[in-house]
Amino acid sequence: MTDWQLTACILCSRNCGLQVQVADGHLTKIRGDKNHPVSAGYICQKAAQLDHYQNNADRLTQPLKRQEDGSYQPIDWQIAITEIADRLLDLKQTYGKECLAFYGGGGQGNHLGSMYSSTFRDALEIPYYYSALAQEKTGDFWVNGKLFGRQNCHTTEDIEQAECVLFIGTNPWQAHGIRNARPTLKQLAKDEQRTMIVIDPRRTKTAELADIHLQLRSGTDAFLLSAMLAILVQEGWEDQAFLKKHTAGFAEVRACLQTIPIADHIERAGVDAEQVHEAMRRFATAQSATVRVDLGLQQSLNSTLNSYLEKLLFLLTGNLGKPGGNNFHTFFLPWVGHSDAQSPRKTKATGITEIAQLFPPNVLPAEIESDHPQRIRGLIVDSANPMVSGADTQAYQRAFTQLDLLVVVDVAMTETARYADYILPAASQFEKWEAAFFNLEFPTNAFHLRKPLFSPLADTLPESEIYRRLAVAIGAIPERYPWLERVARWHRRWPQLGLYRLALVTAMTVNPKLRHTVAFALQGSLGKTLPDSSTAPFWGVSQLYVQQHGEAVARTGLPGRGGRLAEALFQRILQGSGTAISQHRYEDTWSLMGYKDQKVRLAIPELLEELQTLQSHNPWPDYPLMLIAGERRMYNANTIYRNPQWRQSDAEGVLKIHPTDAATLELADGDQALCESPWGELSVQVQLCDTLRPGVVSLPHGYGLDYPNANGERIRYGPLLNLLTGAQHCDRISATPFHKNVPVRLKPIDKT
Ligand SMILES: Nc1nc2c(c(=O)[nH]1)N[C@H]1C(S)=C(S)[C@@H](COP(=O)(O)OP(=O)(O)OC[C@H]3O[C@@H](n4cnc5c(=O)[nH]c(N)nc54)[C@H](O)[C@@H]3O)O[C@H]1N2
Ligand SMILES: Nc1nc2c(c(=O)[nH]1)N[C@H]1C(S)=C(S)[C@@H](COP(=O)(O)OP(=O)(O)OC[C@H]3O[C@@H](n4cnc5c(=O)[nH]c(N)nc54)[C@H](O)[C@@H]3O)O[C@H]1N2
Ligand code: SF4
Ligand SMILES: [Mo]
Repeated sequence: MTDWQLTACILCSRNCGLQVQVADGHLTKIRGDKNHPVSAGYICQKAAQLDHYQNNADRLTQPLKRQEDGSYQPIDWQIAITEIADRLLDLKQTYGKECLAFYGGGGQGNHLGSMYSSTFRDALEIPYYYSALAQEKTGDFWVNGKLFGRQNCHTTEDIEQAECVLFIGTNPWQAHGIRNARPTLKQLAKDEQRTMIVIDPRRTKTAELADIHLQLRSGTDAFLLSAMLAILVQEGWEDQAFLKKHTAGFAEVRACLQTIPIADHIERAGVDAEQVHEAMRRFATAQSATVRVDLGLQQSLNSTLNSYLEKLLFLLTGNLGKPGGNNFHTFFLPWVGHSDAQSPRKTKATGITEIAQLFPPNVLPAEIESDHPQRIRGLIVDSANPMVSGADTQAYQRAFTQLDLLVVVDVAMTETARYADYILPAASQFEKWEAAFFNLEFPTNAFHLRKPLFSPLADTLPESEIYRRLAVAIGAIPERYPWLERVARWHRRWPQLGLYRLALVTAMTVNPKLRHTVAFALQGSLGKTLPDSSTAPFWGVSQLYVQQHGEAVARTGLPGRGGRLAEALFQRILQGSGTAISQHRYEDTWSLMGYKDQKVRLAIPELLEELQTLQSHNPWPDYPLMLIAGERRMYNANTIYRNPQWRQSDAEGVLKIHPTDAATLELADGDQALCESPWGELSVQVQLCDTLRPGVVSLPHGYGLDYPNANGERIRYGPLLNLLTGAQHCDRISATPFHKNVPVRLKPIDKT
């Protein structure tokens, strides 16, 4: 009989706990893990296909080096590492560190390696860190910085307990993003005491379950949300007591909101005024209310302003820091940073300021193609496929051929890897110890360190080892840490003495450089005493987490205090199942805020100003339709599954269009059409769909990958939709793309 083993799904930020059976290198049975502290047995239809990730024709098995003729030849690991290190050092010496950039470092489920890649990045002083997060969430982070004092003061939604839930630009039925989405949504819909409101130009399954669906015109969220806020102050529905106790700046916000022409804004959004009023009334008068947003708000026109308005909704109604509201959560490992407003870094060519220590993929091609003397010349891409997922594929194609050095670390031969000088094959997420750092729960936060299910495939290595070797090769760390290693062995025998902690602190005092490479020091010393050395940094992470949130950790039932409590936490994590790491109280939310006086700064002058000059003119009158470039559907999962056979429907990745628009264009179900935007064109198959608002069309995210067919020829499956998106069609503050509102026109392709 085969045993069930524990792991987690790696396809979205929920990382549902799984029980799996394996045989002959395959995942043969997959089910939800009922004992997982967060997902409690829940999974969606995508998880069942995980063997397509583990086993597919594109899996990389050995390091590859690009030859002069463009082909790839295998190269020995150590030679590859030495050559890459030499070329990186050479670029740094010739052009300065500014010519180096790093992209990715962790996808939906593989963040353990980022502890090592980020340490390597710091050791080499790579200043630019580009991330997919900066094509969705940095506007949100920027607003958090202003409102709460730090860009990583991130809120979560207490959906299960909220009396009223407002979903804006998100479809959790398909995309998840909230705990156990489908049962949670059904329960919310069923309960007559509770209200569910959805703002989305499509009647999604989530919207169908809602009490109120505001099916707004694409890209008009700023009009609708500001009208809602203006109604709120007009009716006096704000929570005066909360505003007085916890905020500053309400007078300025109110003054601005009083100037909003409510009727005009509602008309521009194209929704029913009474419904808007009713939605606002229900939200404002509920005992508790929470707002959940995602890409429909963050990747649409006025993105950063939208993030501000959405937060004002829960702030003005007093729904921060209480059951059923929005609450700050802790990060086990703080992967969202804060960029100090005094000295933030800027990109050279486009002058974009970092947010949360991240740079946006929308500007990367321009930074490479620029003639600035310190243009980007050397790039490492890890766990990302920007050639498919970045805005403006053509720009990426052009730019990546102009790099002096491109290194790609991935498990698969991707569209991006095909531009690389060196391709370094990583062991898959089921072949190494792994973890996701999407620990965004409140009040109980959880973490799941996963054990490997298989041995690493062929000549692949985990990222922890790839970056260790690179760090040794650039001379940043020693091959071994003999002294610390010895103390680590004593520590294993007598953990209660705290010797290792003392030794590490002493070592860092004697050699301050060690602070910057401490992940490698832990790996090379304490790691030697553990089942797998890559997990050693979690010892340090546990120490820091306990230092900051000791009481909350102790409430999970772990013994001891200080170093011993941290030790107990670390030991519990090492067991390899999902586990609670902290149990907070709602009032803790205030101590998690950045401003020391714990008062929210409600007024953000530059956004209030933007609000007063809002315009809805379309600069592209020749492109009358608005394309949602990147809908989450049943069968897309970013670019993680490469084999198109995983899809049990929608193999084409159809363009959905409302029947009235289709009739005008003389398009019928199944017809091919040319979809043109100001930036590119794409041939698509259309499908009539009356759940869209007329004027809006929709294509799925994550299609357009090349995969070999039965004859070994590479075929592109489905629309490569970033051929249609433009790098500059993005937010002025965060440069997050307006993927949800891409102007397009459609032409039938002659069937003859
Ligand atoms: N099935 C599946 N699930 C996924 C993923 C996947 O690839 N496939 N990817 C994961 C990732 S990385 C992410 S970030 C999340 C994203 O999760 P979501 O953001 O929830 O998913 P989307 O479908 O991209 O967009 C959400 C909704 O925004 C709506 N929308 C479009 N334009 C507008 C607009 O102008 N205003 C408003 N208010 N709404 C608009 C769309 O109709 C859509 O229903 O999903 C995650 N989950
Ligand atoms: N037009 C449009 N574009 C979009 C979006 C949209 O809605 N519309 N959505 C955007 C969003 S929200 C996101 S998050 C991005 C996602 O796009 P990307 O940031 O490119 O991430 P993924 O598609 O998840 O690609 C993950 C990569 O990691 C590799 N990988 C998997 N496991 C491992 C591992 O263990 N180690 C290593 N080294 N690699 C591994 C996979 O093979 C794959 O190549 O796309 C963005 N692009
Ligand atoms: S795709 Fe997301 S919601 Fe579905 S099983 Fe995987 S982690 Fe859970
Ligand atoms: Mo995402």
